[in-house]
Amino acid sequence: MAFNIETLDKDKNIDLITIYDDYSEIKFTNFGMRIVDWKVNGKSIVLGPNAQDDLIQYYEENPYFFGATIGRYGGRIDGGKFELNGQMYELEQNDSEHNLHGGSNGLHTQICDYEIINEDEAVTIIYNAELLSKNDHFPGDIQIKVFHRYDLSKMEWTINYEATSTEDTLFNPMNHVYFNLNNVEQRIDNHEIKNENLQMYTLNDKQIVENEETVNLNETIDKKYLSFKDIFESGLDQIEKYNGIDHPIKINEDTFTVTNGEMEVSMTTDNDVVVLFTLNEVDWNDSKNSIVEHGGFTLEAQSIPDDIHLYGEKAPSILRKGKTYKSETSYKVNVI
Ligand code: G6D
Repeated sequence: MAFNIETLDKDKNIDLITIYDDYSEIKFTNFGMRIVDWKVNGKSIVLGPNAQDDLIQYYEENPYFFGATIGRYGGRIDGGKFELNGQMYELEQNDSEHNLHGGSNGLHTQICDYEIINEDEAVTIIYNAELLSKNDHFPGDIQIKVFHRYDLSKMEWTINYEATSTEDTLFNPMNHVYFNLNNVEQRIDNHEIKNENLQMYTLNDKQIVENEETVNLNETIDKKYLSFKDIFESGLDQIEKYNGIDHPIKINEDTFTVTNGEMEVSMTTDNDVVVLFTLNEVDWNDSKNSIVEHGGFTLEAQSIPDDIHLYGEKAPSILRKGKTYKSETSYKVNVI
């Protein structure tokens, strides 16, 4: 299959890798193992830099983690500290008192070595990354492989993570891609979530999940399928408080599908939760001011954020020394 590599910064070894055929193309960079763009029939469906933006500077400054690989920990860890095996670990507090997305030295900042495997239907980029305890103050050094595979015949992007740690630690990686199936710069209100049973965890005033109780959004709003507009206008305290959705949803169907009536994106994952975030406040922009409030939604497949405080030693994100972490999430696009 066809791909090409453009060097963005020779000294820093930052590349842009494009995998393409006549109908679709996807772009990745080894800077933060990001998805940069995904075009179907000429139309971009993910948020990323404009052609005139300097890509490296854009990602250094963008506070919304557009398209980045997040690790070691997706979401907030309450108070920026946790206990594991009887020992307390103090992390960087980079989101008021919390640790968010692993801190400011997370995977999104790394420039990774990579290799490419070219098959008949698909191209796979295999990145090598490393997270060191001395940089992020979590226990254990982790060796990580991230696979980005794009199957052109299915228009399906599959992400695999594999990791091992030198000590018991937490590992909860995800990708922070934002989709918008309308033209980028437009709001996502018209997008509908094709799942009938959206079980949303609630957040306390500090934006942390405190218990396992969920609210069934479809029942509460009383609609079989909810559009983002239905959610934004639901009047629910949880939604008003954050000016949109920024919540974990339990994965209880095989796929999670969002459509604007013309196209749909379906996510399949072996994780338990997807965090839906709808760009609820925009206080940074690109050279064209093309980032708008409610102008994109994430599908962050992960273990429930702050699981270490919810479940203690039984938290699904605990990666024990000597064990191999593996997970898989894929996003598939269909034109209707
Ligand atoms: C995540 O849940 C968080 C948001 O609160 C945050 O603002 C965003 O990442 C950048 O989705």
